[in-house]
Amino acid sequence: MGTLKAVFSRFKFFGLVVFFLWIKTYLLYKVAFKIDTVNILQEIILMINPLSSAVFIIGISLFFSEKRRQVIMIVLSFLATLVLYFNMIYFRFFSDFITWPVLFQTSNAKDVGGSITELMNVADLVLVADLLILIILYVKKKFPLHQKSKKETGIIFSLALLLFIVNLGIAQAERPQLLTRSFDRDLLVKNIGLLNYHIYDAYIQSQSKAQRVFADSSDIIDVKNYTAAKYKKPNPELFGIAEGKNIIVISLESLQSFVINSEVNGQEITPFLNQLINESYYFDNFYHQTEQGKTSDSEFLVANSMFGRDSGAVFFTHAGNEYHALPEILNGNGYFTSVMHPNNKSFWNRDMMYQSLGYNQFFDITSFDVNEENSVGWGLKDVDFFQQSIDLLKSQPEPYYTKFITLTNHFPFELEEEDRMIEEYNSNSRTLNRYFPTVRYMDHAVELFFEQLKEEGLYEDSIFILYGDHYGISENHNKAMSMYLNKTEITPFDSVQLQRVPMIIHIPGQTNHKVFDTVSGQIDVKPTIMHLLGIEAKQDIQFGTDLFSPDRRSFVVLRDGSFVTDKYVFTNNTCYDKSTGSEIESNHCEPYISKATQDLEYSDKVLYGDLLRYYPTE
Ligand code: GP9
Ligand code: MN
Repeated sequence: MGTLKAVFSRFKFFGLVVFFLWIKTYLLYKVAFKIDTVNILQEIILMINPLSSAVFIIGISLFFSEKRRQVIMIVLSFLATLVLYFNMIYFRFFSDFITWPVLFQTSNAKDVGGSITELMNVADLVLVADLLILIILYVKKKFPLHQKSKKETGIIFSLALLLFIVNLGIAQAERPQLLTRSFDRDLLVKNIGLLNYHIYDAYIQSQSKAQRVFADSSDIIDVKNYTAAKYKKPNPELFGIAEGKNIIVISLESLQSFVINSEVNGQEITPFLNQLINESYYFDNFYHQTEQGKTSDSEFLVANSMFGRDSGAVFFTHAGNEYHALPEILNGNGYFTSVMHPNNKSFWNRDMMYQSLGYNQFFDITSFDVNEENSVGWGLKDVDFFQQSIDLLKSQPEPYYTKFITLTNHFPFELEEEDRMIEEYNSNSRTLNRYFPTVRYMDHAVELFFEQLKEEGLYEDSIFILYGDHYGISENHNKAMSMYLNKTEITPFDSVQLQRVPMIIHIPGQTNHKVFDTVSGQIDVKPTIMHLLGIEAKQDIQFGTDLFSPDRRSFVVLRDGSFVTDKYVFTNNTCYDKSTGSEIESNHCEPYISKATQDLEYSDKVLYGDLLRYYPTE
């Protein structure tokens, strides 16, 4: 106790510097970054999160002699203020926080460069007010200089660590999997603080940088040979069938195939999609291949025909890579490319990644009128989202490629009474129970969207691609799921089968509708779209194959190494017979195991080595 008291009395100046920096950061959160919270706990997290880094940063002064220490504290506080200020300027322009890669991205710097003085304000000087007070106190020698002991340095840094752990603990409780899943800068800053966020960002970025450094241009040749051998010729009847048409892609949030043509409490769950399937090409053995990056992983797979990462989110770690993504290719073929999604643009780092993928425009939350009445759960209700999108769609030059990402059918599947068209299911899983009405609502929203497109004359000249982005019901709900599916249990085999998501290709005017049972996945979408548009995919580096190709093999690899063929399912190192679902000798699956691993390894090699910067080689 005595020591602590001594530390306190000897650390008054230190305490004051920390206090000022802490309060300043919090005030900036509120005033400059306009960070909102929805409950008291979030506000408390926001309030305490600058403290650990403030103690840490000012603590660095302890490594200097006592004569210089107070000056160093002021300098350190100034440097921290400068970081806050740079973020503030950046935020005024981009409404986003700085990431390490943008600091080195010349194109971004150019954007801000010209207008930097305009973004600065005389009133910003208030940011150094505390430093002036500290300088005066220092000059007037208001606080005596003290020798410090080694122990005291230890105490200060332990305190910083403790504060950080407490902060992280509360933040994780409020936002589970904060660091592994939620790669949203707003959320990170809100939860761990702006300065800590920069350190976290540096760590994430440095990890991916290292592997890039060791890659060289010869690596791509290997990969090219590998993917060239996988390439399958297009179906001549469909090649180019959609040339010049608008392409509307709808990413259906958390939609799994088990709800298609099914009922709950005697009522159809997806009446519109069921009907649409009858007028479309439908793939009933189509799998999502996402991992922790969820929606963003599905976007990556579809755009690049490459796998995302086995952990973390590629949208966050490799947004600076060179890609030859679908939007970019379509741009080159005269298309205007865009995404409509009423969420913050920095969520999943979309604003950065979309630039790398070559999208012309991202209609994010600021393009929509989102208010309390038209929102539920994660934001704008799907019906309102589609309705408001129509005018945006019309504002685009034709032909366009536009992807819609729905939101309402997102965990925890909240829905207002007025939007509930079917009753909840009745099991021990609240999540599964609520899933059905939100799926039903999403189905309704898509139906209204199609109606409106027809009314506006936007339907005929378009082709539609609709798919589920990833599972909505995790294995935590296996018991309820087995009840719904009328099974005694959900085996690992069933779990893999449950990773199927609907995939619908609807071409107005087409009459030879068909259900394809080819085993496939999101990685196959890019070559399929390219071939429908009459763009040859042969030269492109792709890990998927055209869904319509007559020679395509039934095969899909999931990101965790599981795979499915027309006869077998392999997961958790176990081989299953697909027709019976029972375990069989592993030699049946053996020939495909190395094929699956190779797919993943080559794709990872391209990603981590940023190899597309070397391709095409000429
Ligand atoms: C958020 C939406 C949902 O913008 O895409 O993200 P998810 O949690 O499904 O990845
Ligand atoms: Mn999603």
